[in-house]
Amino acid sequence: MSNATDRLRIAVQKSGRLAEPSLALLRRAGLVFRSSRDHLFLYGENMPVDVLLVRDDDIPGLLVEGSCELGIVGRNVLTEQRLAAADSGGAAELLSLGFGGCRLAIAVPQGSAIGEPADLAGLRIATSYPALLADWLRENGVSADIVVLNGSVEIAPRLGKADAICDLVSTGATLAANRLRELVTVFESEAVLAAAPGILTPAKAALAGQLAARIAGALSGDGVRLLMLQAPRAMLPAIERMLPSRETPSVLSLDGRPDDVALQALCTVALDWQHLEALKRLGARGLMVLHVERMLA
Ligand code: PRT
Ligand code: ZN
Repeated sequence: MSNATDRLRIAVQKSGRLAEPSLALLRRAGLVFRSSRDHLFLYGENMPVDVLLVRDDDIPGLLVEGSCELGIVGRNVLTEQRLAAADSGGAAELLSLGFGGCRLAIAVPQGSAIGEPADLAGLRIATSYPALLADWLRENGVSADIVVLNGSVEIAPRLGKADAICDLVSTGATLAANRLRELVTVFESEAVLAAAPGILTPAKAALAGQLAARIAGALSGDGVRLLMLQAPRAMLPAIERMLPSRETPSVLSLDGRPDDVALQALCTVALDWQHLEALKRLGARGLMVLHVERMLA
């Protein structure tokens, strides 16, 4: 079922770790949605963009078959399916989205003698990510047996089904609760914006490009602050040296006050009270630090 309508479709996880942050990001990109009665579909009210709510594992396939043009999915799922399909025509990663961060790691029972990856030779490793694991084993010259499990991977060693596991880890609490010790990271992941491999109509390509640019713009404001102040013109060099600026600050003249200037600077590091007090000691006044909601270069 390829998407022959004029509306762009974006696939998002229906429920789970990525569901809420994905929709929140689309809202920050300016989309307004109305939910369908079956809650499987969100109709875009202010742009010709609809959201399909699906299982995360289905997203790469929906992109490859052309049912959706964009998707938000973990890089782990996207790459696993691309490696498993063994073709280069899979969905492409457009942007890292800064949430859903985790790592695919090999872990062994706490009491095990396995101390380094080479010790895994000839052992059984349980995982739901056989293609990513096989790729890592091949690159690292380790020959081990992969046991594919679709869930509860962390209990496989206790059940005697495997000697080690290869699973997603974020805090490490699940490994600790199952008396497992992390050995090595196989793959770093986070949520990504992915695109269908096929050629889009010009209208859809323009819409996808616009949406990707808006998402990038919403993300680029994360952690960025706008500092505003006024200061004696003579103190400008000293003040500029103190700024953790991301680019050259804008300096504006003030009507009727030739000896003073207003300054605006985008800063990527936190501006704490000490920073502001030091600027004030240099003569700055009316200091303000503002959150940046979105940016368009
Ligand atoms: O129903 P559906 O198939 O859509 O959901 P799902 O159950 O397959 O996915 P979900 O919601 O669990 O995860 C979706 C995506 O979130 C994953 O594909 C990853 O990209 C990302 N993600 C980030 C994680 C984690 N962190 C994570 N910690 N996915 C799973 N986990 C699991 C991990 O497998 C382990 O069981 O959480 C447990 C470990 O967590 P810690 O904090 O104890 O280390
Ligand atoms: Zn899933």
